[in-house]
Amino acid sequence: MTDLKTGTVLEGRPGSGAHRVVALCGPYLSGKTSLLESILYATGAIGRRGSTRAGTSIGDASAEARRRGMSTEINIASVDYLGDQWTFIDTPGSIELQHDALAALAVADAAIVVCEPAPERVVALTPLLKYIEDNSIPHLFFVNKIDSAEGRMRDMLAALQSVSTRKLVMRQVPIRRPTANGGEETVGYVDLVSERAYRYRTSGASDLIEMPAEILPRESEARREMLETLSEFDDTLLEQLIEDVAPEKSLIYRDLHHEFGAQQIAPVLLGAGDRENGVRRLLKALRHDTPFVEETATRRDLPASDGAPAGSTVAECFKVLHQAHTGKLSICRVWSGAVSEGQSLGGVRVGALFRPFGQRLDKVAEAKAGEIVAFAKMEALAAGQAITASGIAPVGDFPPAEPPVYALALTATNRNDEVKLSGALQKIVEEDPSLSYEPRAETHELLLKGQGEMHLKVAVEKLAGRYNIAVDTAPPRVAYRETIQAGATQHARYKRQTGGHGQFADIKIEIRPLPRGSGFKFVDRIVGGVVPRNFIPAVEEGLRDYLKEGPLGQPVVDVEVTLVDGQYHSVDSSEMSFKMAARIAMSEAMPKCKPVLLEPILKVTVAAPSDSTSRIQRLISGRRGQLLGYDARPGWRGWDEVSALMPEAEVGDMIVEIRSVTQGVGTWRATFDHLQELVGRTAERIVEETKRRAAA
Ligand SMILES: Nc1nc2c(ncn2[C@@H]2O[C@H](COP(=O)(O)OP(=O)(O)O)[C@@H](O)[C@H]2O)c(=O)[nH]1
Ligand SMILES: [Mg+2]
Repeated sequence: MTDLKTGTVLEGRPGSGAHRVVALCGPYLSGKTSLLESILYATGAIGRRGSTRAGTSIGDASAEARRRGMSTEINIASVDYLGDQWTFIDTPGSIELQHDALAALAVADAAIVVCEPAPERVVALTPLLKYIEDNSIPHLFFVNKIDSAEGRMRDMLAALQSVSTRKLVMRQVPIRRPTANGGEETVGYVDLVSERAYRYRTSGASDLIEMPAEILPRESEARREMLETLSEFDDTLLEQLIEDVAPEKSLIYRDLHHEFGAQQIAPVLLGAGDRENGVRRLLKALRHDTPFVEETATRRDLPASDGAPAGSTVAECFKVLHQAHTGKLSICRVWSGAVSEGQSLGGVRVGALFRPFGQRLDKVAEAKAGEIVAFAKMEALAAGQAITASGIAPVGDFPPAEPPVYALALTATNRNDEVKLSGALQKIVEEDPSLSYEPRAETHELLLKGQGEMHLKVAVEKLAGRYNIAVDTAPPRVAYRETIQAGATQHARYKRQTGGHGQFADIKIEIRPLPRGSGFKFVDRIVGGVVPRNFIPAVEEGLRDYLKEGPLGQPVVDVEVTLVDGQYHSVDSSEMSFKMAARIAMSEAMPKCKPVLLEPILKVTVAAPSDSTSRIQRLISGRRGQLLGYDARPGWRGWDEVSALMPEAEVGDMIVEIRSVTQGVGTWRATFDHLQELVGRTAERIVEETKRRAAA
């Protein structure tokens, strides 16, 4: 916008060329990627509108996304709209890929929460809304697929309000018409501020029509509700309503703008993203109400304001990509100043810069405040870090990686790929910090951990597709232990005569069980030097060696062994022979000590919407769980936490069932609690499996 008095262009005003960022988020299949496509088309950024169904959209062009017909990563595209620059970040809707969505939200000036007109499904929005509301991110709801809406908008609004702490403001009412088959369809809308009616077209901008008479009662009621909500935060408007004065449109627009930016309200708009219905209305609302980059930087208290000179460069990386032809890309938002190729930032030289547009990367020489830009080959810069003149530092409020809820054991199908595998995993984890991998010494496995079955499958597909590494996957093994239920006394002698020196050691030990959690205890009760001092550590070593794998094939715990007597030979005895004697004694005695399997029991907390609490409880009981109780989940309206003790063996794939009874949003976490004796058929099966594996 130009200042009328001075003729100068004001930054941070619609039409000033400023660069704003909007994240598209919401549940899987709500139509975000289709909406992005329509936005690109409506603003002239693309010449024809592709579709996600046909695999021709700008978004979802990666192999993994095309295969599933769903977004598996963010899609970024920038457009020019009425003199401003906009970058839209389309995010995956699946809860398993939510980290990408939160990272995009973190750097956005505003968010469009896309949802379907289905009141029973709004609960799927809660994890996302929790992040948006906790971080005061200005957001509006876009009730999509209005073409297929069946129920009343009023019920949808009530459902949305039940999961939102912000006051919702309907900006439009649908115009509906009976259909031939006795139903109803939405054919247009009335804008509640301008009080103009529009008829949707299958493509392109809607037509302005005369207000249908039959909609007037509904329209005036909805408008009154909108004004009443706005007046809760504006006394001027409140007075006008009380005195029955019709408020100026400019006042309504001002209130909408302020209350949106201040996160007092969340507007609700309607449309059908895959046919451009309501898309221009949405763009206009964004144009007027989306905060500018400085306002967002202030809201987030970013380092720009941290004593650095005004206008100096601050860019925050929110996503890393590794691409075959460009190498590492650190995708950043520039919060202040500008970055240009060749510039030195904190001692690091800025290399090539790219502006992403779907899969395409457009090389740019410079990026200004507000823009999204990818830095090429900036090895040190990871998601959640800001780069400034003084170097690279973490950004405090960047969303942390979610703890894993599902794991798989990986092995390279071709053994020669093992080194390549860990290199590729490192890159994949850098792209998505909600994935992790670790070697697990106890079971000799390489574990890949993440947010669910699909999340890990996508990672495995990336290994194959992008890094050419085939892997086999299996459920991780449970780290069982064993102990004994009875004691024994054992004598053992190790004697060999081979050529020159012989081997001789003789010991007597007493074995007894210890309480859970005691571990292994060695007691030395040798008197009179019947076993010389210097050989006693060798006896202990032999015992410990044996305990790595007891009679049931598992590491032995909670056992005390006392060395009570022994004999030695002045020439033939050695550390080696005492170690051997200890092993022999244990091998003889332990099977007689009533060995028993121990299984790890976890303290598990399942978090889920309250209406699924009883199903969660049944699920836990059905998996040998012992319910401890339930409570409201702190900070989550309408959610409960159920706590229980559960065997580790039962929780491996529990997330799949939790998700299926909670519309995909439930989650769990656990900590090790104790080891518990396991007997009967299950125990026998485990012992057999262990033996079979050892023999293989
Ligand atoms: N009827 C109808 N279908 C839509 C609309 N928008 C998207 N879809 C369909 O919904 C499905 C999911 O769309 P997509 O954009 O991939 O959803 P996303 O998972 O939120 O990105 C696709 O089959 C779309 O064609 C809409 O406004 N109306
Ligand atoms: Mg999508």
